[in-house]
Amino acid sequence: MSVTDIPAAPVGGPSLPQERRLVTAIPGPRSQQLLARKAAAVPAGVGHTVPIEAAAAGGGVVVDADGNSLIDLGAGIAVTTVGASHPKVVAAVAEQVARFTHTCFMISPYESYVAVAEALNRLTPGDHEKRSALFNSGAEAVENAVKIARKHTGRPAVVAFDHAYHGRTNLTMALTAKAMPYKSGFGPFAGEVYRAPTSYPFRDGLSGPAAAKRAISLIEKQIGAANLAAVVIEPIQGEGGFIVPADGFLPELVRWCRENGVVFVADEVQTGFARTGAMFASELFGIVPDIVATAKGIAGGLPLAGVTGRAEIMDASHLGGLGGTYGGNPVSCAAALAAIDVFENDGMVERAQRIGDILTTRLGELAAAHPSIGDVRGRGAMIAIEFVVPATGDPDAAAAASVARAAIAEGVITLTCGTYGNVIRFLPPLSIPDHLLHEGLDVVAAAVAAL
Ligand code: PLZ
Repeated sequence: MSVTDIPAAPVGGPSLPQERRLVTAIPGPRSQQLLARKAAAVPAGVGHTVPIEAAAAGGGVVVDADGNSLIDLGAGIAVTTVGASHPKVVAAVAEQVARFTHTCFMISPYESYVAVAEALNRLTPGDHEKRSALFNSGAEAVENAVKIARKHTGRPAVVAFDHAYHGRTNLTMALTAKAMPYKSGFGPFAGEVYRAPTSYPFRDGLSGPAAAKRAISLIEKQIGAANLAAVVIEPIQGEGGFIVPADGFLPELVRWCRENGVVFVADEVQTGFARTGAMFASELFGIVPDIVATAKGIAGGLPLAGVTGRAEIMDASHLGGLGGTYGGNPVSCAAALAAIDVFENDGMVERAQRIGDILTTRLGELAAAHPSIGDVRGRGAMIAIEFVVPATGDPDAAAAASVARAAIAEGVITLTCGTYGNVIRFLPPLSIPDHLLHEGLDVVAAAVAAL
């Protein structure tokens, strides 16, 4: 097939056929052309996982410019939770774009920003009085959470954990644990950031309370509670390898923070908005954070982030101290209100639980048959498998990379993650039909069997 024979790009939305369809090798000719232009126009530091030119996406597929339809088990890194072209989001965005694209909320406020703040205040854990401020990205949300906690406490230090990921800005690089590819050569990093050991049951074998004791003891000895503004943690670590802490770890950290006047910040950027089978992962562990940072799934694919916290903490910042040109952009807010309507009223939490049941069952069977899979873990539609060298239990990054590569060649998008690069994570859009999820898992199973 020559490039000129290729039909026009398909439109997204519910009209997109929900099928895996390979009409060329991946990448096809159109995609190869784009990737060549990318290599010449975009710096080498901006990578890509799937070598295609995306042309449409929706339900559970991404369609490329060559006409291939790939099963999407990554949702653009947990962003298109309601789908990449949900009709309610599409309509809300179109309507808002036609009315106005921007005024700057700090210049002329508009209703949708306030409505998103009200929704965040209502939906995040805890029934205390809250305030929310809106930003553009997950990193910006975490960075503002730290600013707010420092202003409230008058203290400088911040604790993050082993395997943490919080972003790529200077402060959030400092909070992020992994050097390659996120930090290496990009320092010096922001000061007063300290790292504590987390709870990683598969590798440390510690109970939740024992892991919490270890972290708290380090914090008390090396930083001192009186110097500590905030503890920042992902309730389930995302990029670090979908690490679910042992029971009791998070509640004990929260208890210690409260006793010592330290602000407990939950980074729910990846776990938030129904992803884990609860509206927020904090609920799964019975914790109520002081501040919750959100982004990704919040706005159906448009850039938006939130910082939601106790009113007295959030209100400590002086007038004009918080903001940004685009924070809470009206188009993103319109999308968020539509997506939040879907999360609340279209059974998204239950859908994530159902997807979690399918993933856990199927991947559990796979792990039972293949000792190269050492652990299956996660919650809801956020499940991962960790590859190991069976004889030693050492991380096997090559196995994860090989399975992910084979799956893509067969038209299934999966993402790897983990400090050791040995984890494949499954983060499908909740709009994926069951038959596509099963077909995607069949392809992954075949790739694991071929290792
Ligand atoms: N906090 C928990 O998962 C973003 C990173 C992709 P931004 N994770 C995807 C990459 O390689 O850049 C993330 C996260 C958690 C913060 C962030 C940062 O969110 O919207 O990418 O800034």
